[in-house]
This record gives sequence, structure tokens and C-alpha cells, in this order.
Amino acid sequence: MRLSAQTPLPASVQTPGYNRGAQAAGIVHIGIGAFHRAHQAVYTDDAMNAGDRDWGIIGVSLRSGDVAAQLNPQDGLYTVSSRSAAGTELRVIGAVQKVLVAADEAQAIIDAIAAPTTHIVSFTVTEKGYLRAADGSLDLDAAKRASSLYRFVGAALAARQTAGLGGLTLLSCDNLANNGAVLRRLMRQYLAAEQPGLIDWFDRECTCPATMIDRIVPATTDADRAAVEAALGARDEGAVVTEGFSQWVIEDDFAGPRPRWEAVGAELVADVAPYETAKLRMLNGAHSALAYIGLGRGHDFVHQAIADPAIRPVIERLMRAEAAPTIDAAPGQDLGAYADALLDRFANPALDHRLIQIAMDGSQKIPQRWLETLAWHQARGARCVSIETAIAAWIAFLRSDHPIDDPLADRLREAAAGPDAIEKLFGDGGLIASEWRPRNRD
Ligand code: CS2
Repeated sequence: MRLSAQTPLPASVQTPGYNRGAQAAGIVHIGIGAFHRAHQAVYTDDAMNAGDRDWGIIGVSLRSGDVAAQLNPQDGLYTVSSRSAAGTELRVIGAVQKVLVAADEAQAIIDAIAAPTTHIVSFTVTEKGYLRAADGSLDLDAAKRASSLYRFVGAALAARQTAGLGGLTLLSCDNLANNGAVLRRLMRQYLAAEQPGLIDWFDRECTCPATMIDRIVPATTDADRAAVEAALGARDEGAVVTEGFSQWVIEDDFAGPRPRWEAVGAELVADVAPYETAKLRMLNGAHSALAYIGLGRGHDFVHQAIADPAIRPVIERLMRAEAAPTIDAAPGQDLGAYADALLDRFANPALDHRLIQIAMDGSQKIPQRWLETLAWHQARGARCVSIETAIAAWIAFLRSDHPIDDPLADRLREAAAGPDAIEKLFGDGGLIASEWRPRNRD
């Protein structure tokens, strides 16, 4: 039996406490992968459980039909398994109404974003989904292709303007530095080239808040789906598995209504930067280092790598001595306690988080995770031995037999192959845009 609105479920499993069929969709989410389903959709489900209404989510997949095939036959329902040493908590999330696929349903996607009931368009399209060229500007040729987020949003904004509707909040939930400002800049660049008549309206009517989003979500395995089936008595093809911890810090800058996410654990703040910078440089910076160093030492999972006595001190140093000093902490933000908590989360034995999953897209991740920290120390005449160790491990990874999943894969392999790898990757005109200048290292 497949999970759906008709499936009888065990009383021990938390299910949506609101009338799903009566909710309008207030959110269109672009990039409905496991991360969104384990994070923002859960906050939104919680907000509706707490009494908010009309915040159903219409999911959009830009690249593949997999999630639509998982969720649409299940009426959008899926489970979240939160795993900690204490056990697994299983719940059914009802916030997602349906999933549209870019290749087949372009007009339906534009109509959903242009609908009067829609107030927020949110994004988890990964770092590469923003289609930035090496200099950080929009790759306009890529952005003009049929399945780019810019085309869908641009067409829908035009329809809203014509219909006399209000603007939207465009909410980036990806691990980019200044994600809101980056999305605004790239969206404006797209409009300037393709729909210049919309720029003023966009500036007046739309906002792009910054967000810091955090929950560790390993890719779901067949064994995970089997465990969910055993506990639920129904097959859930859209199951997601995650940790107990979850954090969301959002810049309070919305163009219109929004769910009361702050009533269910999110923090609405004036300035996200200290939280976002700490998360990118400490959590994600440590994660990428664990991935490349850990794979080099033969580990498969994060909890194995952090337990390796040859790796743990490198990671501790990266977080505490290299990344933390670069962060202008907010009042009450304790970076030492943050590092302690991250070490515990990495060690979670109940979560099989694959290092190879984190190793993917290194070219897109490394600048904000390592290079900003390196540049900060370099400007003060200091070095970062842990991050340098991690860079050496990345180069060894690029030279290894591991499959390289990265939009620049071929060029990275070639650049990493020779003795001048550092220069070809990070030097002037190198593949990775960086303020860190490797030639001044010594
Ligand atoms: C990880 C992140 O895959 C990766 O690159 O570092 O997905 C990380 O698990 C999340 O950002 C945690 O919030």
C-alpha cells in the first residue's frame, strides 16, 4: 500500500492537524529536493498545525521528474524521520500540495507563481542553480534556457504586474553568502536584459530576504524507505531522513504576508549575516574538509571521519581557530558553543551522512566555505593550516578515482593534475574566483 490521503496510519505517527484540502497555496517552492522537505516544509506544516491557514506549498522541480513521481501519487504527503541517538521520530508532512516539473508544465508553474494567493517564492536550487558565471554575474545564456528559475519568475512577475497584483517575496534558502542580495542582483540582471520594463516594479514590489538554513539531510536510501514502510505500514517513495536539530534565521523583510514561522522555531532578525557566515564557514567549511580529508583516509560517512583522531583536531582547529575569529558575532551568539554543538551533530551515529554527497560541487562551495576565511587571515599576515590541509585533500580527491560530480568537473581534473594545481585553481584567472591569493602564501 502506498502512502496517500486515504491511507490509515498508526496513531503514534504525527499527521497534519489541519484540513489540507481547504488550504490555498501561499508558497511556490523551486527545487523541491530532500532538503526543502526536511526543513522549510516542516516549519510551514508546523505553522499550519499552530493555526495559520493557506500556506500550502506547490513544489517545482527544474531538472527531473523524480520528486513529482514520488509525491504526486501520494497527494503530496511524505514522512520525515528525525534520527538521533535516542531513536527515530516519524511524522507525516502535509504542507506540500503537488509537484510540477519544468519540462512538462511550464505554464502551470508560471500560473502558480502569478496566482493571487501566492505570496512567497522560495528556492533550494543548490549553489549552481543560480547560474553564476566565474565573475559572479549572471550567466545570461544559461538563464535564458527554458528551465531556468529566472525565466519562470520573470514571466510570472510580468503576469502579476499586468493583473495589478502585488509583488512577491523571493526567498533563497541555499548555502550562498548573502543569498538574498545575490538572488536580487541576479534577478535584476536577468530583468534588465530580458524584461527591462519590470525593473522598477520589481524594486518597488518584491523583496529578497537573506536566510540561514540548517538541517543535515543525507540522501534517502532504499534501507531508509524500508524502515519507514515497516513503521508506517505504507510505502513512502518520498521519505526524507534527517537529524533532530533544525535552525532557520530569516531577515524580516517580506513583501506581503508570510506564515508565522517564528511561532514554530524560526528566528526573524534584522541582520542574518553573523549566523549565515558562522554556518557557512564553520559548519559547511568543516563539512567540506571532512569530506575530502575523510574520503582520502578511506571513510564513507561523516560520523566515521569526525571520530578519526587524525582528522578531528584538524576540524576543531578549522572551526575554532580559523573560521570563528573571522566572524563578527551577534550579541549572544557564542561561537565556541556553536563549534561544540557542530562536533556533536557530526558525530551523530544514527545518521549515515555520506562524505561523497558533501564532496559534490566543490567548485561552487569552496569559495564561501574556505576562501573567505583564508583571505581574512591572509590580510592579517596569518595562515590557516587546517584549510590548507583541506585544499590539499580536495586536490588529491580531484586526482583520485572518485567520480567528480561538479559542473566544472573536466576542467577541475585537468587543472588539478599538474604541479601548478594551486595556481590553476586559485591564481589569477584560475577556475575558482577567490580573494585569497595563493602566491602570497609563504
Ligand atoms: C553539506 C550541506 O552537502 C553539503 O555540502 O555541507 O548540505 C549541509 O549538510 C547543510 O548545509 C546543513 O544545513
